[in-house]
Amino acid sequence: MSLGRLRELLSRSEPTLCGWSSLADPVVHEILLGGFDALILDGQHGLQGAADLREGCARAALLGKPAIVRVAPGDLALAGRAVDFGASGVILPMVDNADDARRFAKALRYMPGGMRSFGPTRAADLFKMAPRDYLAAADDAVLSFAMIETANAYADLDAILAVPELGGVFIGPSDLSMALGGGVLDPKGEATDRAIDDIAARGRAAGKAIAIYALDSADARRYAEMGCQLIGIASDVAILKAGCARLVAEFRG
Ligand code: 3PY
Ligand code: MG
Repeated sequence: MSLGRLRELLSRSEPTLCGWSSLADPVVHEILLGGFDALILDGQHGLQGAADLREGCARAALLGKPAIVRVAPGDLALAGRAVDFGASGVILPMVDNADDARRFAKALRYMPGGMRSFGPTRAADLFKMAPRDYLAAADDAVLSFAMIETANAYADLDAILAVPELGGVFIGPSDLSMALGGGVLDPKGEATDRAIDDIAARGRAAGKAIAIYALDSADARRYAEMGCQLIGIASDVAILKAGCARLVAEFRG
C-alpha cells in the first residue's frame, strides 16, 4: 500500500467508511480491515496502548488499508509515534483553538515547516520506502485531523480552518452536543445536526478534509449527505454488543 492511499480515498466522490476499534486485539483489527475502507484505532477512549496501536498500524499497512490513530487530548508525543508506526493520519480530540490545531499539525510535519522529529522506524519499511523517500513524501501524505467538539473550537472554527498545515477536521457529535447544549448528551439532536452541517460546509469551503464519527449507518448516511468525506462508524465493541442482542432476540423470538 502506498503512503498516499488515504489521500487517494479522500479524493473520491464517495465517502470513506472506517472501522472503529476500541479493542486491543489484532484479529479484531484484521476483521474490521476486511470490512471497511480504513481503520481508526482509538487511543483516547479505546482500550489499547501504544504497542497495540503499533500492531494495528502494521496490520493495516500489510493488508493494504490506511490506519488512522486517535490519541488522547494533547498527546502530541503519541501523535508523532503513531505516524512512525505507519499511521496515515492522526486525530487529536478536544482541540480548543487555532493554536492547539497549529501545534498539532506541525507535530506531524518535518522541519523546516513543522516539528516532527525524523525516525520513521516502522513506517518506512511498511510502505517499502527508503527513509529519504519517506521524508520527501510524508508531509503531503500524512493527515492531521483536529477534532471539533468543544464550544471554543466551534467558535474559533474559521481560525482553525485557516491553519495551512492542518489536513482536516474531525467532528465529535457527542462532545459537540454537550458543548453546545449545556452538558446534555444529544449526538443525534437537531441542534447538533445543524452545527455538524455548518462545520462540514465551512470546512469544505476552506478546502479541508471533513471527517466525523457516526453511531450507526443512518447517521453515517446523513453525515455523508452533509459532505463528510471520512466516517468512522460504530465500534468493534458496539458491533459485538449489537450482534449478541440480535442473536438472543432472534432465538427468544
Ligand atoms: C464524540 O462524538 O465526541 C467523539 O469523540 C466520537 O468518538
Ligand atoms: Mg469526543
